[in-house]
Amino acid sequence: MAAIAAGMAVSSCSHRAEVTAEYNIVPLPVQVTPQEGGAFKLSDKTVICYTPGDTALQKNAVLLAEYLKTLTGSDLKISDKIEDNNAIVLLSDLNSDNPEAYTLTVNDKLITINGASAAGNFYGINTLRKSIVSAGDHDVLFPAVEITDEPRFAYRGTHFDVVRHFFPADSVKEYIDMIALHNVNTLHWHLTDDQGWRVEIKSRPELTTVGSMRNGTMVGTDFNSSDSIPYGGFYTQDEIRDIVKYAADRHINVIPEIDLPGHMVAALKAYPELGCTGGPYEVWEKWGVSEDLLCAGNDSTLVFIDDVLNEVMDLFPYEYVHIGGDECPKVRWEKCVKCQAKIKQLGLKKDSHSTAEQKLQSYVMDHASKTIANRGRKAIGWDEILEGGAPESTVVMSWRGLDGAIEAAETGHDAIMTPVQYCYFDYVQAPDSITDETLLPYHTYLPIEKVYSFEPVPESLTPEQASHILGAQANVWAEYMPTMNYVQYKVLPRLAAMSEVQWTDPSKKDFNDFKRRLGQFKNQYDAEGYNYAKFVFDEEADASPVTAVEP
Ligand code: TNX
Repeated sequence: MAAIAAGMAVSSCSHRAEVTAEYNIVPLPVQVTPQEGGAFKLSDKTVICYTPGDTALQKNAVLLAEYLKTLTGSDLKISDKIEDNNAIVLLSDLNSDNPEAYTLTVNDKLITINGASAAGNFYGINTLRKSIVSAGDHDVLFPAVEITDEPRFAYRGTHFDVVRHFFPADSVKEYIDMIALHNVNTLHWHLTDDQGWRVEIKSRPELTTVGSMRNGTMVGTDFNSSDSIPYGGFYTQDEIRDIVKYAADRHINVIPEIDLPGHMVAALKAYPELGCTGGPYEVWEKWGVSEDLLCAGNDSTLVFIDDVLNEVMDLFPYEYVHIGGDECPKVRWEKCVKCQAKIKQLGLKKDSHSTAEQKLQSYVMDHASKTIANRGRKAIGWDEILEGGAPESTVVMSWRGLDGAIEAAETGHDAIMTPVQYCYFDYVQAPDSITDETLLPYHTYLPIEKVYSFEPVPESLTPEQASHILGAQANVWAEYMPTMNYVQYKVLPRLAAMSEVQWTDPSKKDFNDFKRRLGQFKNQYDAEGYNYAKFVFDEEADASPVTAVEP
């Protein structure tokens, strides 16, 4: 009996259900060429191996094992001995000009993923996992194939506002995993704003002890209301370092944003002497744009900026630091004695391009950019930084349309495309009747079709100017996203469309084909337990207007 029972166990094990992989993935690879010969069978005996001594590939191997465990139920062994049978081999010695390129080769004995770097290798891993059509306890047959792939843009961003609503460290990691699935390589982390200061700065402790909490939050769309429930949170420096490392392991660089000189009311609550009126200030309970900014005529403001940016640069090793620059009404500066004295002292004069106060903003942004450049880093600013003349070598993030990026590229600045009409995932994605998404006065309809249609390189640019467009980014402003579940709903599957904008050559883009592949991709969302906009996959929703309402 015992022998029969054991035999049955073996035979049921060897007859584990089987699914066949399909290389129908998002974002669409450069080339997928089916090969002659048998398929590779991934079972629980398959080994993941990597180049001995390569710690970056070892980390990739650990991630691949996690992904495959989720999708197949198998716990694969990881080895630094390169096998020649029943193995997934991870290498990073592909010869390519594009450091994120990879090849994925499948034959009946091996799956080989060769990256031009560990990052390239990771995108090959993503392709492998996305080709598994469903999650379950099963073996997977991978048809023989040769995939050659590389991204179109070097900058593939997703932004996250953790101020209007706060998301603890574990949720940020979850967010990082979600964007990593979409081959995103940059997290733009919006850490400070009027409604809270979210990063611990040891030299200015009150930024978080005082500035991280607000006394309440406006209710719905009523700007005069407050729920009077204290709300806040911040990341300790240890948490920040841990998140930066977590992102790096997934080949994601983190760009912190310290929004200057506006969107600073939380900092002014902590240090009112840095404002033009001296306060008192309260951390904002509503959304929108405050007239209170840092006082540009006060030299201690520049010391404050330097102290904060230097600590931030200690925490975030990536080349870029975002210094904001958006939405700075100049009413306080126009009336402030110190700001006006500074304008006089600097000899700033209104001309056809800018007001004296806009030039004063350039003076502050220029100072911040130099602090960053002094440490060999580069500053990024929202497109308003062009108004008073953008500091040299500053990257422009174009959000109020395409014009900021065009002007930037024409004047020799690098630019990142994130225009509201294609890239704002706080905007409504569902036709009105389907969900209860909050429609704010500034929100418009941004369906997935419109995201997909985005072309980040404007036709008017010369090839030289076009080379200044580093890439594109989706922005996730969290005024109306109180929970991670809702964040996922707003981001998915629009980020899949954005990932194809960021990765795939425009000549290969086709919305209907994307939609077909998205049907397979959503199984990854299901496997991870993500909440996503399911109406996108519903026949009726398919008939929704494809032409978006223009803002
Ligand atoms: C504009 S985009 C803002 C944010 C808001 C967002 C809402 C930008 C540079 N500023 O402060 O959250 O609109 O869509």
